[in-house]
Amino acid sequence: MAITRRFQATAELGTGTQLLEWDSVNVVTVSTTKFKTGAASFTFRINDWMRKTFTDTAQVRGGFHLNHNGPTAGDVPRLLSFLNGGSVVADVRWNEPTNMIQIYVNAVMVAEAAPGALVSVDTWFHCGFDVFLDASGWVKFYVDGTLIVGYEGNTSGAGTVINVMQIGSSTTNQFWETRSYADNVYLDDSTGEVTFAIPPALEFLRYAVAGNGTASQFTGNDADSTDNYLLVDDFPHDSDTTYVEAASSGLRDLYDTAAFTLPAGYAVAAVIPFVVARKTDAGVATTLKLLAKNGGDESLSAAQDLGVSYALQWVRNTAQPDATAWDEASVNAAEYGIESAGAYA
Ligand SMILES: [Ca+2]
Ligand SMILES: [Ca+2]
Ligand SMILES: [Ca+2]
Repeated sequence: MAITRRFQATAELGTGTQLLEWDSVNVVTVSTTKFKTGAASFTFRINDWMRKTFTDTAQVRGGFHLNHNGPTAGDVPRLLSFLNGGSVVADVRWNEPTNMIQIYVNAVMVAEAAPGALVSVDTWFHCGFDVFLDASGWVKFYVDGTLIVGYEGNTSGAGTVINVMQIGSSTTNQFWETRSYADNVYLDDSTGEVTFAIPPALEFLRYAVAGNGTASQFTGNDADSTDNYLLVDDFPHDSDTTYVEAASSGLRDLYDTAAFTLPAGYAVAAVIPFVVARKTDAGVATTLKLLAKNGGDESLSAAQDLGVSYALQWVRNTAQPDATAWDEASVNAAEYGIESAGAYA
């Protein structure tokens, strides 16, 4: 079973229109009024949308939490779409006049069913999806772990490439009522799975760095390497105001985090160190690695390419550095950080 996380989005990293987790959006903003997890969600209305581009794949699986006020009377807005470049290859719509949730493949409706519990407004639901473009493919849409509507058949009429996920409706005059909210969005490339499965309702808790770790080799904007964590604990990030910087590869900064409390009834699926980073010279192949360290064991990510504009870098550790499962104690015992890599001018 090959599951590769392509992205997750929590709305916890920015405010207002600072939406680091998406490639492009139309009008979507961060809401601190309603949220499923943490203190923020993404809010959209009318024909607003948010999009993420990822590596080509034929199959995706994932989910998100949704709080909606329904489709506008007389409209058929898209809720969830998968695209190959600019072309929608599969999507889920809500037909308000017939009150049906509909699956479209290459712009042709292939299945529909009543929305069930999803009709309730101002309620948090978990929406799950499993989509496979193949001559024997499928599109499945789940709500709170129950299949609402699904199609099995030839989904490969426009090829077998999915590389964009969209939440929200980009269809002209097919609107959502003001307003809807999405939280805890994730998408896995599940190529190699033998069949569809109900996606788990993952939730993402954000923890800021809150103390020094066992390495402090980057240089702060305050020109020293003391208490570097104070420069990188800001949400949203403050761009070039406070930061740490490396001028050569192989330097490490490690940090402690605020105390993690595992909510009752949950298990730790993964720990995802992340950083907002950039390089200073577009012509130099400067990279960055993400690090999780627990005692003498460590997990060092592959080198991640940087651009000259700040962007999110992350790695998903599904086990501790010693390969055993995470629990509350080990998440707290570990330290997390960065290692400079690649070329420096
Ligand atoms: Ca959130
Ligand atoms: Ca300092
Ligand atoms: Ca900062």
